[in-house]
Amino acid sequence: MTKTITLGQFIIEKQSDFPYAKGELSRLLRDIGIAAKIVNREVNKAGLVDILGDNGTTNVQGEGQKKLDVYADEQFISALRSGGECCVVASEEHDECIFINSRISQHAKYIVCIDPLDGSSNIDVNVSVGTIFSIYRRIANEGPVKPEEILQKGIHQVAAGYVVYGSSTMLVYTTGKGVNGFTLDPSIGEFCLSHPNMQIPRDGTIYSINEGNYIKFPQGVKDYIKYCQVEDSAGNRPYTSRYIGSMVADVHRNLIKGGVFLYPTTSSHPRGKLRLMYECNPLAFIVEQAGGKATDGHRRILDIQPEELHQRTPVFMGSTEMVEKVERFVQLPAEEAFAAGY
Ligand code: P6P
Repeated sequence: MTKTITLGQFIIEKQSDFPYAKGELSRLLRDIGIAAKIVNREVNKAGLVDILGDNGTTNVQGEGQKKLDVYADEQFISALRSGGECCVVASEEHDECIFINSRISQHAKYIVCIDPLDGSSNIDVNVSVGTIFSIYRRIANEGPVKPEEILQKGIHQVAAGYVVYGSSTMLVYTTGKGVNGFTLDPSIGEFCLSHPNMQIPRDGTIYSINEGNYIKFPQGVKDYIKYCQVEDSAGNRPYTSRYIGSMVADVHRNLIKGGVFLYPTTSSHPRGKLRLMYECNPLAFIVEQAGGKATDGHRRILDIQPEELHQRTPVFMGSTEMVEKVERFVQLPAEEAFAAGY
């Protein structure tokens, strides 16, 4: 019988793993875990209460907000506000950053970027959704938080994680010392360590992309999709196509089974659709910490210098071998890529 290790116990045990180990980051991760349990409760019964459907408002992206989007946003912001460790929250659901100026947060050192409920278009049809969070430490030690403290490159994240509300609810996070997954045990209301030291397979046979956008993709991406569909048993092709339409669920599957997730530029999204600060950076940190790779086709996601809070980026992330193949198709003309046997 293996010993049950809860998220709280694990965070404390690993506290000495990262600098500033005065418990601040531990408390911040605890606060996020508590909010995740509250959101999970509502996600799991969404069909039974008046929390499905549209909220009748739109977010900064111009996307219709679901009632559960707004609920999740409120829960995470409330937990971060009352926890006292967070000084700024940047949420997908808000045009501007939320500065927390309460007495208990006056010495707070952490900035949290969050997508409170990613994949929300799937909520009403009972498909997995997720929460994605990214944590930075302030650059200055005191005084008002400056924009450059918020728009930090992904390489400066001190922690990142996601919650996937699926057949089970899991919280997966990293502080830069590997990736660990915790499954919520409803019988005790605790996230328990279930996937220690997660490592993504170096190669795989799953590609994850919305092929409905095929006609809008750059030629290199179209060529990679065709490459995936070629009959080549030695190369384990044709690959399997899997696309849930919820980034957390697609990336989580690939983290466990191997695979590559692609959201390229399209003619309707010339800078890509997915957001850098609270979707791509945190998931890229996790994928890299698990031994995978995450790029925009030319640059490492974590090296991109953010210019604005809600900026978008094309993203290819997952098993290193697969991501590197995508890069070659995206960077090389098709004939060279095919000729090179990629
Ligand atoms: P599309 C959900 O809205 C999301 O932000 C990601 O979770 C998901 O991967 C993507 O957008 C789906 O976008 O254009 O394929 O519906």
